[in-house]
Amino acid sequence: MFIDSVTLTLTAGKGGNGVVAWRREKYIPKGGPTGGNGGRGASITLRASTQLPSLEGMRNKRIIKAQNGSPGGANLIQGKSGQNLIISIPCGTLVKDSKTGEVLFDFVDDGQEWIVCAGGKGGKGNHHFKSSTHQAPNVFTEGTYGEIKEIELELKLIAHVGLLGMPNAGKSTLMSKITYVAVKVAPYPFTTLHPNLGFIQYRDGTKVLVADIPGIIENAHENKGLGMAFLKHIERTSLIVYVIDISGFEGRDPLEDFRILRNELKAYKPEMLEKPFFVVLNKIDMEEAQEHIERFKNEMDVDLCKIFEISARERQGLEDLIIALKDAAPIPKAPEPLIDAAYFDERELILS
Ligand SMILES: Nc1nc2c(ncn2[C@@H]2O[C@H](COP(=O)(O)OP(=O)(O)OP(=O)(O)O)[C@@H](O)[C@H]2O)c(=O)[nH]1
Ligand SMILES: [Mg+2]
Repeated sequence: MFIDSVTLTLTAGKGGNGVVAWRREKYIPKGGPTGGNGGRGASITLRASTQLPSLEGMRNKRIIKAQNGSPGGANLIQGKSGQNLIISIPCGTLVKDSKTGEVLFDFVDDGQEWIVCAGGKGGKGNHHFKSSTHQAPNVFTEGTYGEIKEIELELKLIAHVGLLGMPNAGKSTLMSKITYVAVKVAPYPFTTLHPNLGFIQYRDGTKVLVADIPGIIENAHENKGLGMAFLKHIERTSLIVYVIDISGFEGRDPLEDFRILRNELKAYKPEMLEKPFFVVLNKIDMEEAQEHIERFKNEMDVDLCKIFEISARERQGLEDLIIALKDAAPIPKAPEPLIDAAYFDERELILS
């Protein structure tokens, strides 16, 4: 699970003022009140979508304002209401009051909506105040202000696919060739110290979230290397992809690497072994790879598990893997495009 968060200041639109106006017609010396009411201020609604992988698109939208209502007009003209703003956020986003930390809303399902800031009410024009005893009211009311909230959006992302491998097996290289970055993390030059999350974007709109975690070594469950804490990030994935360096670099035995990874997973949580998995034999561009591939396949029950031979660095064999990942991690298809404020230009967002 990955936590991603942004803080936003949201301001709903102010209602338009009512106006004072009088009927002016030839031969009607004392016209009655015709001042119309102001329009409603626009509200701001949050809507959950499974198609947004992260809060990345929100990062530059710290302040979001919705449109104000227009004032009323003479001849009973009602002011125009502001256009309500809908902001799409990923499913799994928790909305908190950024000052108190109080949880305001928890978005779980696709399409779920919540009006986070209600727009102001329109004011009344003088026509509204006309009565039998008060024929010529010279009064109006102002529109009320829209709600203002400072909220924190916190997303707990659950990847569909987790990459598991020894240090240097090429997990991060594979990630970089097949995914877009979903959560930015500081780049570390030698080894992955933090989990990375990316998504594979398919032409039909499907996105598959992939987690790359730091390398696991033998006895990681006894806190060797970086330990096993990172395994919690792939605990809820629907598929585990073992990335094995098949070049036998530095005298390593790829089969042994695979067994170690399985053992470490078992030591962490035995039920993790029950999860569906793929085996990716990486670095087939290396000369030594061929004999190891033969051996690996002979020893493994190839019918029982899917084995892919790739070179992440040289982009070989990636297509089959990408296609298989989509089938193994089924995700709902993309809904109709949303009115997606989060992806509008900043200037368009400040509509008042
Ligand atoms: N020859 C060859 N080298 C590769 C291939 N893929 C990755 N490498 C190299 O292997 C080294 C390790 O790659 P990384 O992607 O950082 O490996 P990692 O599994 O993320 O490593 P950790 O983050 O330390 O666990 C780098 O020098 C890569 O250039 C490949 O397909 N062929
Ligand atoms: Mg890495």
